[in-house]
Amino acid sequence: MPKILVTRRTFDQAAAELRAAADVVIWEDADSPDQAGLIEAMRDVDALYAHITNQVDAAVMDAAPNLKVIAEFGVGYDNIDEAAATERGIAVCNTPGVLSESTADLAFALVMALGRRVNDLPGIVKNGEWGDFDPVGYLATDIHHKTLGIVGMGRIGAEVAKRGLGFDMEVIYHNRNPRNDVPGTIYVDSLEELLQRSDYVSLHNPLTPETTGLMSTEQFKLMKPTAYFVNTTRGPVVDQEALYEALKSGGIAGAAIDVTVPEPLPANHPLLTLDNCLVMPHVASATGDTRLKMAMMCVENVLAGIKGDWPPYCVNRDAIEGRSRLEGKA
Ligand code: 8YV
Repeated sequence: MPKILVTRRTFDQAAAELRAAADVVIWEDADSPDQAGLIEAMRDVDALYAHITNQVDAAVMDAAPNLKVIAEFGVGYDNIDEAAATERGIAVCNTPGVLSESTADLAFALVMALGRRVNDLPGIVKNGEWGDFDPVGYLATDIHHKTLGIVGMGRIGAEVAKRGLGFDMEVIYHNRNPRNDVPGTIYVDSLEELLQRSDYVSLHNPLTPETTGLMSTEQFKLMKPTAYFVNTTRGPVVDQEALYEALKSGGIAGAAIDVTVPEPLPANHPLLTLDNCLVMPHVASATGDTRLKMAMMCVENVLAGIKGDWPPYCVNRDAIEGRSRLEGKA
């Protein structure tokens, strides 16, 4: 029987489908395995069903000489050393598409929460500080007719754009290439211009060496002091100290982030002392429907891999064709 390692608990349906085809080890502990624990657990594994908390590096791969497939639960797979997997002929897979709308829903919810002060005004009520009616008190920022700047116009960025357009926003975006399949959006060819023009900036580019630290002191300085910043992609795309300074000094009006460095963010982190910063616990894809779909995509990837077939959502197929561990194993 092939062996599958699943590094976090999963849905019953996903576990049942895996168990019907293989020996399955599910890491049920409250915390993810540390690196030594992961390496130990990899022994004799044919397929790894991985999560963001696993650093799947060469040592992890080499602990399982029969490893054919690594299926990431998520669209971002920056925690996997793709080059090392490719070198070894191991298929790397992810769960694209299925979480774009849920992620965009959260990004847009954060835009609206910041703009309309859903993040801070309820605290005033709770603390008994709700004073007499004040025509110029508790003022917020409109969503409609404001400019939403999207950085990274992939599947998720495009869904955020649709939401912005639905709320009558001006939607501008910066991307490697212009896209003409999201009508009504405006391409700007420099990040600087996007930051200067936007009332709301939302990040949607994957974490790569090029995007690491993309938003730092210089970039936050380009934003309007009235502008809001949203990050639902990956923590390291933002220089968190620069974000803290921008928020603290009034360089920008507020931020809402679903991703941080580290994750979980310690409760005593300086960002959590700020009233104009809203931090979510990395939940953009976390609806029951979407997470189940993601799990079932991982199952499809893993089951194909252990049979020696190409997994349907393989990201390095072109790169490993010819040396893949899948070929000839069916
Ligand atoms: C995942 C995500 O839930 O898909 C992604 O890239 O950030 C989330 O949707 C997260 O990676 C947990 O595995």
